Amino acid sequence: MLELNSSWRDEFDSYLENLTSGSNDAVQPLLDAIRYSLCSGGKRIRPMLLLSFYAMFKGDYKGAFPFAAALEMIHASSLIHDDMPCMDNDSLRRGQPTLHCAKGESVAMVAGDALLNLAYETMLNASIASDALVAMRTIAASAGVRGVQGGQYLDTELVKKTPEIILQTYLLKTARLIEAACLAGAQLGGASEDEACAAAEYGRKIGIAFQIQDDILDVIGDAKLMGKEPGNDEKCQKTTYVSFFGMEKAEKEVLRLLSEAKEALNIYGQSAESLICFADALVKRKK
Ligand code: GRG
Repeated sequence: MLELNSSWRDEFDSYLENLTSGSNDAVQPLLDAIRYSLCSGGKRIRPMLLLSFYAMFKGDYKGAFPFAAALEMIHASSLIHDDMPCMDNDSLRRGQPTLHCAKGESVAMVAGDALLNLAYETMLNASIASDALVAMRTIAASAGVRGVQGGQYLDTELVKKTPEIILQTYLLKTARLIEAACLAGAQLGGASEDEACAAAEYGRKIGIAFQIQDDILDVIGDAKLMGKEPGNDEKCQKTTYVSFFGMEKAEKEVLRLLSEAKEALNIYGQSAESLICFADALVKRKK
């Protein structure tokens, strides 16, 4: 089961609901569209990682809710746009129609934009203390041109895929946000430079492993468990790690990255045990 500190999840989900609950005015349908995507399940990997790193330092987890929420909003924003006809043109996500299929393309476009904005509003409303600003910078950079947005560009626009470009795409598109979750949690907790570097390394490595595992699931995954049809990469003739290097090398690379990610946590000793179990579960996941 892919769960990290699962007892926090319900409370975090209610927090997200509250941040996007309506005011019954004319923009209510936009908020409904936002909630349709933000509050429709999802594994909550990024927020739970941020809260877990924060909790290792502070004991408490709720103090980091606004930053964890911002990460999930950025993630949800990117998924809404990624599903649209001009990009992956997907009709199912998390077992339900994608937002543009349910509410129309222009609503999906604005809802994605609005979620990105709400992410920064939520963090800035929470705090402008120095630790918070450092964490905000980490999160903002991970979404930008050297992060998710740049990775999406490489993924969708660059026709010639070399091994270097495939890995750079995975680093930017997927691993940066996961790296930012770990690093920002540590920064908010007041980590030393070495502790922060270790958090970032763990996040970056499980992030790349997670994306390669995603490619693997796209070939051998179960539609019912995943809530979407496998075979999408082949249908779109996408060059992935698996199609380039083959399944065997992909599986080996996932294990290599997993082992290095776990090693990076040595600095945290026993207190990182749940993060080690989480990394194992992440690469064995079926959805
Ligand atoms: C608005 C930040 C922003 C970017 C716009 C469309 C786009 C540019 C980027 C798309 C990037 C993208 C879809 C990356 C895929 C990352 C990935 C592996 C998503 C699946 O994550 P899970 O498995 O999803 O954590 P759940 O559903 O569990 O939340």
